[in-house]
Amino acid sequence: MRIKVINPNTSRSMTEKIGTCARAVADAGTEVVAVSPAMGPVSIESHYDEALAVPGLLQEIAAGEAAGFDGYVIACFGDPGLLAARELARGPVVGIAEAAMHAASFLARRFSVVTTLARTIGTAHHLAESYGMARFCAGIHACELPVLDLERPGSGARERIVEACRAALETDDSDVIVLGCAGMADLCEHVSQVLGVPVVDGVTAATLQVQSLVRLGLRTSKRGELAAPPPKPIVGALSGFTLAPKALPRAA
Ligand code: 5HY
Repeated sequence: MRIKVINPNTSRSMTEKIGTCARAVADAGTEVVAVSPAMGPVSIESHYDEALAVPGLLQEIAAGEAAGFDGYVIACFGDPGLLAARELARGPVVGIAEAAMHAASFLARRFSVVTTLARTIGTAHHLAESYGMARFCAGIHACELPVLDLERPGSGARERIVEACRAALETDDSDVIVLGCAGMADLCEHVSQVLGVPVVDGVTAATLQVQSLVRLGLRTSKRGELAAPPPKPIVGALSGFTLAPKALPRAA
């Protein structure tokens, strides 16, 4: 099978890291292709960033459909464009926040999320609510690191994240950590070893969730809400997203 892991921000080094982590857990028979859109914000840390990341994400879904991918991961903790992506895709589309929260809920009654900037905490709470995970989510915390600092040598990111996770466990009296950024995927094992609790990374959780769904022969339902969008003219700079009947938006 072929899974497309889409980092919706345009930082290629983060995309490479995400792809390495996803490939490390996928079966030998599962091809994982990690991509970033050709357009959009270099990191996603606000509602504005998130909105501007979605067109590029949808282009990558459309290109994946044309290329016959079996399923998709949206590798950003805000799960941007998730339902729109599901309208375009035949196979399963899983966001890393939903995958990580569900995985954590199998391991304990209370998990804490540690994300990047405090301004994104509200989005994570909204997602926990919408996924039915709020009763498991004991708290959501920020390490106050910009996303791109996760890639910056000398930023002290690893230490900052470990300490934020330690504090979250104490504050929330929780038992599991969910890493709230795709860019933290490579820190999962280290944080777990230092703190002695399960630490869930959404990139690997979502990759295996998509792999399992495809293995079970399960696809996105096209019966109702997530059926292909009704074609209509889309004008101006987004005109390339006009869906001809049964067609998909042109990739970049
Ligand atoms: C992410 N932003 O996973 C989110 C993290 C966040 O560019 N990749 C990003 O703070 O929501």
